[in-house]
Amino acid sequence: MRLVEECDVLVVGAGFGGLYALYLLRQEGFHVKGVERASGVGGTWFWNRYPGARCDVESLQYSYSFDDELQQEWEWSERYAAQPEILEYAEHVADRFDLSSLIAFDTNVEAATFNEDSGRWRVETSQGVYEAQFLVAATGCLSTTNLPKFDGLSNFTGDVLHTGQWPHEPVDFTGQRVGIIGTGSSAVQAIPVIAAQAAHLSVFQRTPNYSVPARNEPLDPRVQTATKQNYEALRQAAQEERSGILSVFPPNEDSAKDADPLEFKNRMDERWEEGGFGFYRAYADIGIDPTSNERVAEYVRSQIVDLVDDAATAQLLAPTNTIACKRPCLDTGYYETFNLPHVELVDISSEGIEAITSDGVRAAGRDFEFDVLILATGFDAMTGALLNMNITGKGGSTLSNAWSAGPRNYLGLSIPEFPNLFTVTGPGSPSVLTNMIMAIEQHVEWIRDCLVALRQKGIKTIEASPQAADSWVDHVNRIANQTLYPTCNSWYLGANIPGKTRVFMPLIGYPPYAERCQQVADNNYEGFALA
Ligand code: NA7
Repeated sequence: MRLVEECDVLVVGAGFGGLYALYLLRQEGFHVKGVERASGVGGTWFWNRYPGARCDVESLQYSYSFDDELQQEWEWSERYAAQPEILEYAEHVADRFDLSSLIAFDTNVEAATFNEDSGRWRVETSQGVYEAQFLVAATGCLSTTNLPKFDGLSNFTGDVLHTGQWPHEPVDFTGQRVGIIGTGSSAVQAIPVIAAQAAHLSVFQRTPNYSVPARNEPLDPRVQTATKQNYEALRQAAQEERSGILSVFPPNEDSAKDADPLEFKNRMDERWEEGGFGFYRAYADIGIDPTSNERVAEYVRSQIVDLVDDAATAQLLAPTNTIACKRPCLDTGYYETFNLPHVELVDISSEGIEAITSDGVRAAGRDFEFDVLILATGFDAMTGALLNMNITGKGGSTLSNAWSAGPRNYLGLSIPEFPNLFTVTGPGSPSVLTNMIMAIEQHVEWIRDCLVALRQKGIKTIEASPQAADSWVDHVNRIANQTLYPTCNSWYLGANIPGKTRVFMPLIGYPPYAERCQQVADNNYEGFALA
């Protein structure tokens, strides 16, 4: 395989993490290169082009903070930006800071191996070999699609589309019979938009999900101006929130189970009307106390019953599991869509999808005929993209072996036996439980500071110690076990992928995490071996 380039740092991925890493590391004078399997920048926003795809974090927050001119000049059009606008923003950032010239597109990493003699990574890609002292995996948390092994899928003669690998050209569903498998966030966003076009839409639901209205709307120019005038303070305030996300409702210490019925209803109604994740901040114990959780869950179930005309459909749509245990959904007219005469909900909770046939789907004892079948079946979250890179560390140890019992690393950044490899928003960091762009900025800045410190001290390799990783994994689990998160089968636990070890992967709570990362750096990278 031909050697394409030798560099100081190779960054894998050109989503928001990769772009920022390229920007910062080049600024520090490192010879840095990027490789990206897509033909353009944007990461998850490059691939997830399904109708209705939108960020659930408000656009004024889901944006970079590192450059004030950028954040002042960019104008968002809606409360929550849709995928085309976020992709345009990523492209704008790449152009503005001349980052694309550093990136080899259409370049997939096939294997990455640490050479102990040279202390460098050899990275085999679909376009040739890169060698680098440091490898930064900015490969995203939700970037490897989950394609369940449906019996007979290849027999289907119509189009099969996955929400996470959507075609670049708009898909016209006019007059089409459409089936969609899955009712997670992607489906909840896509279903109302597809239903508005399709002749008939069948939704195959294995597990119902709680969804709260997003209340998306054109962004009020006064809100945009006021935010920009106060951006620094608002970004700082967000960093002090457990989720890194600000809401119009400040956090409180109230308990839902103790709330007076009228006070409870008024508070929940107010949040339901406002829309967005602020709903889940109504009471401090929703995520930890089963009684409080159930009270809030019951509130959402009662909303579903009010919104859906057919009582049997409403009952099927109403989840019974812990609320906010799986990633909560935000929607625009999701439940109301099931009132349309050409939309049907198919309960596959007991038997699943029996088979895909040449004409459609066999499930719930029926044969359905479709022109298009959509798989909204999610991702091999948090570890999928890292494991797909076939990474081999010291002594021939592979990442898939090292993580066979779940991801084991230190600070979500570094893995024992894999020196000079950094993971941006890796498992064990707050990542998906926060505003991802904020989490990315914190990680990339930490990595930049680390590489600068190593260079100053003439240190060639950095590696997390096994003890530090073990106690970090314990820490992540201990915090998760104080909450209700482990009580359902979420992708946070890897439970959506058959055979994947059940371990809670993200770390709950951003501010103490960021503080801990800073402490580690200040204490001369304690927990790492430096050589
Ligand atoms: P999710 O949230 O993982 O949802 C996937 C959906 O697909 C969910 O309803 C699953 O049901 C369903 N699914 C998965 N496999 C199957 C099979 N084999 N048969 C039937 N149904 C299946 O993915 P999304 O893309 O919606 O969202 C991912 C994240 O992207 C989201 O959380 C945001 O952070 C952005 P299940 O619940 O497992 O029974």
